[in-house]
Amino acid sequence: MNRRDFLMSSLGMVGAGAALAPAALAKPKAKRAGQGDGAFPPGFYWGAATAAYQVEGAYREDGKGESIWDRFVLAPGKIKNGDTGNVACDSYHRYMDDIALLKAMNLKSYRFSIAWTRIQPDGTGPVNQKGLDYYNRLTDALLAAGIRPMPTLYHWDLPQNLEDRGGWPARETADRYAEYAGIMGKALGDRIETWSLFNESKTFTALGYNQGVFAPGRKDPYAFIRSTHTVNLAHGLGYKALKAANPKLKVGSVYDVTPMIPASDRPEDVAAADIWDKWQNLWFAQTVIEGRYPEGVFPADRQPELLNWKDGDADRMHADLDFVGFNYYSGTLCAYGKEASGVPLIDVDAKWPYAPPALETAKTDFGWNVYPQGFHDILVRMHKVTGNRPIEITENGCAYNMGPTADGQIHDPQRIAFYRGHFAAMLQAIKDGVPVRGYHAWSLMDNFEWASGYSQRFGLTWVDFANGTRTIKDSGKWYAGVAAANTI
Ligand code: IFM
Repeated sequence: MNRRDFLMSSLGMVGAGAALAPAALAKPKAKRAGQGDGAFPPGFYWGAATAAYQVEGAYREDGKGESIWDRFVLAPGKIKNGDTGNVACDSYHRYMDDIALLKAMNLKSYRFSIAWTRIQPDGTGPVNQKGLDYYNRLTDALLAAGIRPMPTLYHWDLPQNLEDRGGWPARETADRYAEYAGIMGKALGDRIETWSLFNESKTFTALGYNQGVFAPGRKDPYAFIRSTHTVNLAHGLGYKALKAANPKLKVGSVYDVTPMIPASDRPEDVAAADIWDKWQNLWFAQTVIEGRYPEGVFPADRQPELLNWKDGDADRMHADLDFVGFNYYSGTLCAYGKEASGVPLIDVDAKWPYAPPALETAKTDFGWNVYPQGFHDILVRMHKVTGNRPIEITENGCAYNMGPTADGQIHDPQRIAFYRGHFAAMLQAIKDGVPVRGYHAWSLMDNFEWASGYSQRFGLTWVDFANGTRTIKDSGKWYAGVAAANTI
C-alpha cells in the first residue's frame, strides 16, 4: 500500500468519531467478507492471554528465585508510580478465579507463561518442585474446565543469576534455556501439546539491552545485537529439547509484527520500509524457520563478529516450527532519516533509514495507533514466510482505562470497537488464505503493564488492584458472545 492509500484508509477510520463507532471500523472489511458471512472456521480457538510476571504476584513464594523484572522494578524511576509485579493480579493464588473468567467468556484456549524462576530459581540446577506444582495445578484445572493450556516458556523474566552471568548477550544463556525447556516438556508434556518458545523476541531484546527501559535496563547496542543471536540460538535449541522430551509436542514461538508502510513513494522511504521489515518482522521468525538471517540489515563482512557467530550456528538456531504465533497491535509508517526514531545507532548502522512519522489514525489511551487494516496486511505478509504452518494470534488488544461507573460495571465501547474492527480484518485474512486457527485477546484481565505499571489497562476484565477482585467489562461480555457464536 502506498502512502496515499494508507493515509486515506487511516483517515477513514478517524473521521468524526469513527474510532468509537464499531460499524465504521468494521464496514469496509465486512463488505468484502460478504454480508452474513462473518463465520470463523469450525473449531477456531477463541482465547485470552496473560504472562507470569504481569499477573502471578507471589514473587518470593514457594522457593521462587529472583528474575530480572523482580530486580528491575526496584530501580528508582524505571516503573510508573513505582509499581511492581510483587502482587499483581495474585493469580498464583487466584488462578481458579481466572479460569472462571475464561469459562464465563466461553473461551477454549488460555495462553499463559511459565516463570522460569519458579522452576529453576537460579536458571540452572535442580527443579523447584513447589514451583512446578503450581503449573501442574493450573494445567489440570484448565483441562478440567475444557480449556486448552497454551504456555509460553519465556515472557521476559530471565533468572537474575543468568543476567549476572551475561544475560541474553551471552551464548551460554541459550544452553540454560534449552535445559529449562526440556524440564518443562518432560513435566507437562503428557498433558500440554501446544508450546510457545518465546514471546516477542524483538521487543525484550531491544527494550532490555538497547534502550534500557525494560529489564535488565542495559543500553549497549552491541550487547543488544548479540542478544538477538542468542535468542535465535535458544529457539533452535529449545525446540529440539522439547521434541527430545516428547516428540508429540507441537512447538511454535510468538513474534510481534507490524506492517512497515513507506511514508511516500520515494525510493528512500520504500527502502526504509524494506529494511525495517527485515529487522523487525523477519529477524527472528524467518531466521528460525529458515536457519539463516535476512540479508542487508548489517554489512555482510561485519555480521559474524556482531552476532558472535560460530560454525554450526545455522543448524543450532534452525527450528521447523509446528505453528507460529503473531502478536499485532498497530502499523508503522517508515521514512528515511537518521536518529529521529530515538533508537540508538551503532557505527555500522549509522545509515539505517528510520524516522517514523506518527501514523494518522485514532489512538488508544496508551497512544497506540488503531489500525485494523494493518492486521490483515501483516498476516498476509507473514504467511509468505511461514508457509502452510498454522498461525495463532497470540495477542491483540488495546489499553483503555475507564473504570467502573455508578452501576459497578465497566462500559468500554472503544475496546469493543477495536476488537470488532480487528476481527473483521482477521477474518478477511483467513478468507484470503492465511491459515489462522486461533485468537487470544490481550488480555484476559488488567495487569502489570511493564514500565507503565498499572496505569494502562488492556483487560477484558477489570481488576481492582487494592483487593484483587475481578469484574468482566462490557467488552468481555461482548467477546463471550463472539466466542460462543464463532462469528462476527
Ligand atoms: O503487555 C504486553 C505483553 O506483555 C507483550 N505484548 C504487548 C502487551 C501490551 O504492551
